[in-house]
Amino acid sequence: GQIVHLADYRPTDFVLERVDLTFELDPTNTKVEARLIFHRREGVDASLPLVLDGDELKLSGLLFDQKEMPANQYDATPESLTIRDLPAESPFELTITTYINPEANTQLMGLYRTNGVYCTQCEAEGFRRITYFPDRPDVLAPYTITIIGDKTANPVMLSNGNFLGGAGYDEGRSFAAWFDPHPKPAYLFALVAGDLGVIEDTFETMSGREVTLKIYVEHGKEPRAAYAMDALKRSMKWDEEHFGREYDLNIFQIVAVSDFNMGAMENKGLNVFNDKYVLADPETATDQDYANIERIIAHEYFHNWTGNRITCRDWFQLCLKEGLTVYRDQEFSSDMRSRPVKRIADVRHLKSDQFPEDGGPLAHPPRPDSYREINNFYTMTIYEKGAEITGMIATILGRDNFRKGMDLYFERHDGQAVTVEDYVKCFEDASGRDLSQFFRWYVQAGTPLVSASGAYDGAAGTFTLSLEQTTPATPGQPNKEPLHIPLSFALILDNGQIAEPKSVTGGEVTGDVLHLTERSQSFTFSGVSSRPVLSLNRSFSAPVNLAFEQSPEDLVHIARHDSDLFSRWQALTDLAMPNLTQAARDARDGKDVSCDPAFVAALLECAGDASLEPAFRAQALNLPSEADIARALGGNNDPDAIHAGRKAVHEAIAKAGEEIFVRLYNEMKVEGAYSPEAEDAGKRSLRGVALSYLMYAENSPQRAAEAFAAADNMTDLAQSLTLLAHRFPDVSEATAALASFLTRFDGNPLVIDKWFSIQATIPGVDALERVKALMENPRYNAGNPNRVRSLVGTFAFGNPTGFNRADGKGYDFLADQILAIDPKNPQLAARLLTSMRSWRSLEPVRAEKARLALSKIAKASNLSTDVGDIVERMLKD
Ligand code: B3K
Ligand code: ZN
Repeated sequence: GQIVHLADYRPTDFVLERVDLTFELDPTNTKVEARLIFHRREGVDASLPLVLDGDELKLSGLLFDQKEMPANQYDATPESLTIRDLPAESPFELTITTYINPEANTQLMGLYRTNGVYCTQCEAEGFRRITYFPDRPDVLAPYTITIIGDKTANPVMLSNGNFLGGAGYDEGRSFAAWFDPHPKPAYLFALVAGDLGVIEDTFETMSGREVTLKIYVEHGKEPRAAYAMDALKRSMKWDEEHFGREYDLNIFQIVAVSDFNMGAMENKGLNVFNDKYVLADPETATDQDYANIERIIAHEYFHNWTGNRITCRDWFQLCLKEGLTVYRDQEFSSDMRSRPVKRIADVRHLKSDQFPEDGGPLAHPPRPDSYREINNFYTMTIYEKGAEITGMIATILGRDNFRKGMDLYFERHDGQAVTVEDYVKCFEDASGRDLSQFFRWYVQAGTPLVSASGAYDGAAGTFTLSLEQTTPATPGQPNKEPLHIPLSFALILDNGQIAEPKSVTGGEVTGDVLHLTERSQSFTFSGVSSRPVLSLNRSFSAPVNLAFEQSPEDLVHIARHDSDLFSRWQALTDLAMPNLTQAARDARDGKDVSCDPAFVAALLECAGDASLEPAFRAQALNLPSEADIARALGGNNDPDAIHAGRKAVHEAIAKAGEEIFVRLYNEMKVEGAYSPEAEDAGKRSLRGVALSYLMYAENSPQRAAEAFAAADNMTDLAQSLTLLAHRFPDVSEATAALASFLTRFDGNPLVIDKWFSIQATIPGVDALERVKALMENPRYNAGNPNRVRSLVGTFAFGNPTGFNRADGKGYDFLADQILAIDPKNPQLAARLLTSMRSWRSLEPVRAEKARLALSKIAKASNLSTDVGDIVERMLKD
């Protein structure tokens, strides 16, 4: 693969006017006839040829205006079709015929087969595996699709847009035709055909149009799509109410398939989903599964406007649609559930997954300026940091101006393929605010560090806050410019009240947001009657690391009094972290681990505070993860010591709080029929955490075994099974529970994925042998991405002690897996490999073993561009 540069962007030489595709389906030899109408763009040199993209294609027919194209006028290779001597001005029609083999398509890009169903995935560059095409997001056209297929095998034949009609075609075959009037890029094309079950509903839009809603699943799974349908209708309503966005076709369809490289795909009017994010019932899905379904259904639906109606000019602009759409789905979930709890979960996710990316060899700006393999840029930075950037725009502009900016964006750019600059300009024009410094967030990689110190002058009644910002160097970006960082803050007084200073000097403050724009800047607040406690970066208003030395007393004060629940959680985390890092050091040095009683008391106070919602208390009691602690330690990390230290801290809290945990365990029991709603889910999560602490206090599998036996929903069942297996892997209670779980759910792949994951994450040096044994299990299937991720993926990403065992065998195993998977499914292989992105922060012995494993991958022959690109960047110094 060549490196593609943003600076090289230029529009196509030819304009595509319309697309007409006919598919004659066959599992191994599908005929694709593409009729494309083009004209040369005004001003383009008449001698320039038309160059179309292909990927593993073979041309079997080419007509020009219905007549055979002379062979000397074109060149076809598997990767491109070049056509010369085309008209200077008038439109012309090309008819391109290719034959493709869906059954042999293991990459799951282009047209492939999953459980006997035809299915497509075209983003980013999969369409070129179907036919020769100008496969780039700035080529938009309306599509007409005709699907011809065996009648019995394909009672369902779907594509984008509105249904035109269908009937018998010839002996044993039928056809279906679809028309999508909204011009779209090829990456949004979709085709699905096969024998599927369906559930149906309707939605009445804000202007009174009735939209048909259909969700297709494998036969027998229809009842498990009900929650997804409900989430879809709520999403449609929410987008009307919050962004004024109405759906624009007379049908919206979702298809759930079992083989899919990612979560879901927003193809126009025909979303394709991983089963995992559609199917749920109380017996087989956890509260987290339900929340994920709600979120992803919303995300893909919201793309209809942010991504589809307005799309990206080129793939460098990916965060234009992804960051914005994640922001929108986060807002949706916040409105459906608890906003502060959602914010805590999102920030935990950002810090545990995006911050390490941004601080390691794979760091890249939200709007990169070059790439070798675009599939490797569907990253946490594009999605989650991208969402944070839109969130900061909302914070800087305020609610009303943010909405005005979004309205302007939809009005100005509907039907276009645009850039991040176009997007930001809408907010500038709508609000009158200059966002040129703010724009650096898009082009500068790395997590900024904001250092803060406060000084109170009692005599003058002033509080001075000194701030400094730096952004560490990242690959290709040694020097960083200062950013515009919006920091929400509160000065909390002794009595818990929030001070309202008379005035402020030193920089701009709007409402409770101060705008840090210089490298260093001091803000002085006057009229502050007593020494305040500063709560900074409330609600995580900016995605930065904060260095602010606060005493445990001050943190406790914030944890008790801040009106922002996120900050209360953050204060408890800040109290916990030094205990956890010290515990890791002590464990490494063979010393006894001790814990600050003030921290334990504050945590238990929160745990027992019935005025706080259970989900919040559960978040507080869920201590920072081993990966979080590793990040706080900053380098030379020993995963075994981190694990041992964290365990000791848990034991100390469990002993001190045993009574509270017993009480919570009893009180939080949810009675009555299961509901996935946030309130009950919150109780279950707090009860689950209480159980986890009780197991530390009691050091016995007993209680979890009882919980497992009594569980009447998958949340409780999976939680108790995980605790049993992780804490007491070898006792009979654990092995019996794993066995009964397997027997009970053997027919349900999504639950069997959980069975694999739970075992793949059992900590300790034995994990690798366990994982290898599980790969021999007949239920393991190296061709199914969900199954591979559930075993190999969760082992590498989610088992720090097992994967990082000191002899390096975990890394060798992953390297072998990558090399085995890569020839079949490079995207999956490359994604698994990113689990090693923080290898340089390991202690030297492990780091060296990791380097050797990575070098082995790098040296292998015939690596895909996907894996080659990742491994090369990871090894670069
Ligand atoms: N846009 C797709 C992701 C496509 C990934 C291609 N490798 C799903 C989403 O973000 O909604
Ligand atoms: Zn998306």
